[in-house]
Amino acid sequence: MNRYLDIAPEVAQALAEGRPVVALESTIISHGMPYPQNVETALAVETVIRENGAVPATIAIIGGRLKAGLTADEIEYFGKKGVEITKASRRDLPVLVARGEDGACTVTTTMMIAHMAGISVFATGGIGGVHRGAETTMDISADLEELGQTPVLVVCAGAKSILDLGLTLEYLETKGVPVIGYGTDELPAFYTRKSGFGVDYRIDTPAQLAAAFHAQREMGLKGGMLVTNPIPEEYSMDADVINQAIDQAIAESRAQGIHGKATTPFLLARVKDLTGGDSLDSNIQLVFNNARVAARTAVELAALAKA
Ligand code: PSU
Ligand code: MN
Repeated sequence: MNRYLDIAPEVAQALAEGRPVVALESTIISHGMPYPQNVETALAVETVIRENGAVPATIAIIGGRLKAGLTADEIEYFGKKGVEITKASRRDLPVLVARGEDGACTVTTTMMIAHMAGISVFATGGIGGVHRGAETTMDISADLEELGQTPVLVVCAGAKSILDLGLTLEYLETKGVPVIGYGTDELPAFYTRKSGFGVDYRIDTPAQLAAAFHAQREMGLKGGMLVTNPIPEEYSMDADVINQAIDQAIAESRAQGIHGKATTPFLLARVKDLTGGDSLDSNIQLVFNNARVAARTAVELAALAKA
């Protein structure tokens, strides 16, 4: 067992008994939503996971310890401290751990710590990807590299068009990551159900998702699987409204010279401000929707692993 890792007792017991567990990230708590909605959402997502038959494991770095499974108090702490907590991607882990600091886990570090703990399903909102203009900035999220090398099934709502969705799909293809549409042939664009880009495969049930991921692991293929689950129709946003906000946010980030790890949080915060509370409500609902699919898939996967 990794001596830097703490697995919460309930999570450890579930894993030991082969019961389904779903990982959740903490960057969405400290950097993705305002307090107190971030804490309310994080706790409610855990409830959704439980209602669908799995044990939740929110993942974070606290005092230099890699944590798989947080208490309600720890979630409150992450939500309250917000952006003061370092956004931790792969390259941040060594120094944060050595110094005994806190870190909010992105998709990358959540996949890494989930895998260390033995958790194979992870639900989130949106993933990082290839940024628009990456042909000159080279801004490509470490999330795509992690999907290429760590065997975790990630359920998300697609990617926001703050990214270049076409290039993001090309990159995932190069890395050998299957991009699945859950009940759709089209890549969802987070706030909207459609993007104009096709996915690799459409899969309609959690059992079939589990079967594909199980086969991938049994063949010993490295890397993850990306399940893109469209936001429920009733919460989806008007494409023109959202795309206008995104275009303005990108123009502002360029004018202000925003770069590096600040880019994604800057764009997400500006889009949220420009669209008012609407985008926050949509964001919360799509996370619940992803948690349902992830938990049901984890249930099916646990059954396959036992068979
Ligand atoms: N995209 C979203 N919401 C998010 C993120 C991305 O729509 O919360 C967060 C996730 O934690 C993701 C990270 O892993 O931002 C990617 O950051 P970067 O682009 O700097 O790799
Ligand atoms: Mn980046």
